Amino acid sequence: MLEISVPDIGDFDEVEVVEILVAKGDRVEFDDPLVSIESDKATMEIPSTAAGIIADLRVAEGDRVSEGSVLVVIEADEEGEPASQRDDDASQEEPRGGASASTSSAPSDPEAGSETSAQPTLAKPPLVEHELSADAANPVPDREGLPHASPLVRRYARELGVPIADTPGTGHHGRVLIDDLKRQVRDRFAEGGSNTTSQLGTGIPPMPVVDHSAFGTIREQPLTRIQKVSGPALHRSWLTVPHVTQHDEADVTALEKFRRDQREAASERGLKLSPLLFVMKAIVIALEEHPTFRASLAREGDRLLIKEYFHLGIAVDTDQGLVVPVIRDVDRKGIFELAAELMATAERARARKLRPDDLRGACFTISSLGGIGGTAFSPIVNAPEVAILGLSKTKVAAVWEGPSPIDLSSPLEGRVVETSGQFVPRLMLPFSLSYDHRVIDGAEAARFTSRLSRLLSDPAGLLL
Ligand code: CAO
Repeated sequence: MLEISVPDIGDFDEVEVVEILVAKGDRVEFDDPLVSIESDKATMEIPSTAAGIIADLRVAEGDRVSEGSVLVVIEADEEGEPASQRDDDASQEEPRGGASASTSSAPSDPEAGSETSAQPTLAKPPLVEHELSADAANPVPDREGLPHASPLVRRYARELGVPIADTPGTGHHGRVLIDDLKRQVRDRFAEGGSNTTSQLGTGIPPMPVVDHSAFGTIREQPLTRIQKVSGPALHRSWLTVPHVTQHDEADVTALEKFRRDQREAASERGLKLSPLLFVMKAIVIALEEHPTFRASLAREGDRLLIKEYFHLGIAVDTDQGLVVPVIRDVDRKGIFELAAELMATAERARARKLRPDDLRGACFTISSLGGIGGTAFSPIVNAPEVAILGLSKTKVAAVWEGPSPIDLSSPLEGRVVETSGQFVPRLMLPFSLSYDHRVIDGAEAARFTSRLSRLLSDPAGLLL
């Protein structure tokens, strides 16, 4: 008879037996897993150090064991492996090595032991260890009808929202291991599609499948390559970033006059001076003053990674879909230089000639729909950036100039009073700042947009 005990398992003590993988009378081969134990960091399968029949089980699920605790007794095969194939070091290290002869005839003298040719092999098969991220505090009992899996694996599956019954197990007797869960999650993501999120346990019900042709003629139009790439990125940002959008506007009357005055000089150089260029310069100043707007949240979620460069992503509308090339070092470039670069970049984007590097490294993005129309919109943050500015179309608005016509000294009774003020026509640029509320507070966002508004209403201050 041979006792198989817990081998050296490092610093762990009193670890829990979470699964017995064999029954009395079972035949096992060398290296077959016998029991599964679980620490707060890993599950480990303790393998058999001999071939034979299980004569006795010395532990039950839930027991706590340490190095040297006897797990099972094996009636080892008469024909042990040839001595030459044994791991002699392991036998000499008994009981540390995990198995010991339990009969009273077991030689206490190491030399005598080596003479026992029928002594079962004492080679130490490797422990199979699976790293875990969860703790083992509350194991869940096995459930009938489900594939074998340790309580910790089951709990990990629940956290991920992976149905364990659908997870092919690659462990002994089809046991589901942590690696199987990870593979399942990877496969589901690779499948893509809206069903993914519901299968991963976000609680979002899958979209119903509707036969639209039942209501009239339809035609199919495949998504472009760009849409196939940008769609999941937008979806991810929409689902993972808590968005807030702050709307504001800037009086760009003076800026527009300045821009028109410069138009000729620009066209002589073959350039167009779009309002977007001035917004880019203003954004750089606002970003210098508000570093969190050019940050990304570290993966661990415990700190910000603040970028000390001023590369801006600019959303460009192409016939294939939306792309966001990056204009680098906007802080170091003048308006004409930026105009040339923006035109060239938009052209390359529309000719599908952008390189992967052109699309990387922004710390903030601007999306301008000003050339098209609209009064406001809520852009989606280009994560992992934390803020994006949407520009709408400049409009002429009646703006009150002069003292307020409402007497604010008694706000509850605010009354209209005679003042010397008047409505004047001004050019107003509406803009919308969407931001990641995990990183930016509403008050900070309002300060940012107010600053941007002031910068845009003072072209001299902006460009000097
Ligand atoms: N208000 C009024 N007019 C504006 C304006 C604004 N805010 N912004 C631009 N314009 C004017 C320009 O001055 C230009 O006028 P002229 O033809 O008289 O010179 C005209 O509108 C067209 O401008 P544009 O759009 O070609 O150029 P731009 O520099 O303003 O923008 C670019 C360049 C690449 C950003 C833009 O072409 C583009 O693709 N915008 C779409 C971005 C997009 O799709 N965003 C949505 C993201 S969310 O899905």
